Amino acid sequence: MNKKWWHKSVVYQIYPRSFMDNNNDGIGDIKGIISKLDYLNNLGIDVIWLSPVYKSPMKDNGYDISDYCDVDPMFGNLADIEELFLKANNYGIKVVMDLVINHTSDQHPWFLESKKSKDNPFRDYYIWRDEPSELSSVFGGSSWEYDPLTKQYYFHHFAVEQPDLNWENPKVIEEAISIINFWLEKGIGGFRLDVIDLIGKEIDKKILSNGPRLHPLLKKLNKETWGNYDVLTVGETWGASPDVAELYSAPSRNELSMIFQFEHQTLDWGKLGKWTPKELDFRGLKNILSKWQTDLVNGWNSLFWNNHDLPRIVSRWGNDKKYRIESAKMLAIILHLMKGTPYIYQGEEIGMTNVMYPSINDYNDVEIHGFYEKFVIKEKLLTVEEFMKGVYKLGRDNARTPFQWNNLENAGFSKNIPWIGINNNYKTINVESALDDSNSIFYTYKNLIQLRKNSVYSNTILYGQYELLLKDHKSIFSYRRFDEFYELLVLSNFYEIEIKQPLDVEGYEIIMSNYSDFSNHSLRPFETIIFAKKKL
Ligand code: TEU
Ligand code: CA
Repeated sequence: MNKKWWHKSVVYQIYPRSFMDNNNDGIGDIKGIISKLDYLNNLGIDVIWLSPVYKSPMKDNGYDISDYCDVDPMFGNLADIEELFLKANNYGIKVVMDLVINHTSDQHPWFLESKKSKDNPFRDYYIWRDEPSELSSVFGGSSWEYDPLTKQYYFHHFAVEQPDLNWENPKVIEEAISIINFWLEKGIGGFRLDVIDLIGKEIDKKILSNGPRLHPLLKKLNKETWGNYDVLTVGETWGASPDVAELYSAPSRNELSMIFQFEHQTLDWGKLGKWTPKELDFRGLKNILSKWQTDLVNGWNSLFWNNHDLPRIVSRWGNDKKYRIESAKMLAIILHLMKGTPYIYQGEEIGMTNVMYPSINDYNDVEIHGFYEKFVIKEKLLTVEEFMKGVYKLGRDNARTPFQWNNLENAGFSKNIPWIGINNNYKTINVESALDDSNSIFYTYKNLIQLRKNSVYSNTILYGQYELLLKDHKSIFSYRRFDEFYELLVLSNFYEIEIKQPLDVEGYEIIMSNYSDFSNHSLRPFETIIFAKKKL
């Protein structure tokens, strides 16, 4: 395995809108992030992934970009982002930017030109057809929008305000190359590439993701941009499997460092996806995560429970009431002892939970509103109550409530009314109380990062082999990591019911647990222990 710096990294994802508001307009900003670098340094992370801060009309909160080479005034300006790079680097923290090049905003100058006429020089920057196909948008509704001026339809895989770029057009490829190099020359630490599996689409052949042109395109982008820097690149690829992941991340491929796979993220989606949540298929979870540990031989894995599109994991698959602390620590330990680069989403490290706003009007997310329109208003497949259950359990805004810094007004996020409602539990769940409590979830994350980065077990965690134990057990998640020097054994009760402790742990030392003691005959609710044994 040729070792790379990101093999040892732990990445912290920031959703800038909700992280810290420095100028008290109710919206998070870059200066707010700069003011919290010492907190992130204390946690011990070494990479920040920043969700988009580019100029945007904010129909999809920045994933609809109207100027790739400028910062939206609501977040600050280019000088602020350069200050962030500099100050983060002073802490040894790299900044990775989110790059959304599958589509632009419909307010991007390219699109404003493209829609003017069929023979406009920018017409073929986008995908225009005389007739729509049956393809539907990720956010509900058709993915074709009629333009009466030129009497054609344009393709938008996401919101109508997010027209897809035409990656079959060499000019689009050249534009992307210059945007990527603009940021690389500013000293960026890398990119998270939004829905990158879609840029190989061939609409007329009904090819959307993983098209035949995808990997040649990634090789070209690598060669002409990030491949000339020692940076981290992570692709968002919803449909990937381990062998597909190798195509992206095997070093010999010269494409990306790693990808986000989402196989485990749909295990509790029901007949209408996330809007009809179902019980977690626990054995499915163990098998999928284990498959990604053993089958991705030449590539590199990312490890995550949360991001800005996903609900809070302690509410989703833990217990955010009676056992919030124990279950949040359980989930952290299970993930962070695996092989791959772990990603911590803002607030995960203090056990922030899902939110329940009283009305659909309290929600901001374009995806939530798109499917409310589709399933409740138009197709009447779900009642409001049924739909809200899906929003409460799996909606994206669960991840986007303002970060909870302390128990003061607006949780210390802002001195103004925040752009979206604060979770009422901020009085007890916040950074200040977490830092004051040596038994808090925060210190479990901090210790896990130290275990990975600076312990005798580092090499075993980074590169050791993986074996799932008790594969068919209905509530225990247990696996071991091992190399010639050490064996680490993770033993976890994934549920609330106390169960018999089935493993022989004679000769092992306990190096971390979410309980203060260990009785060898049973595992209490969410009880999770890391055992270690020196082999030589
Ligand atoms: O998300 C890709 C995406 O498809 C997710 O929105 C996901 O499909 C959906 O939430 C599943 O229910 C990326 C960004 O992470 C997301 O925030 C953007 O909305 C989307 O692309 C468009 O840029
Ligand atoms: Ca602000």
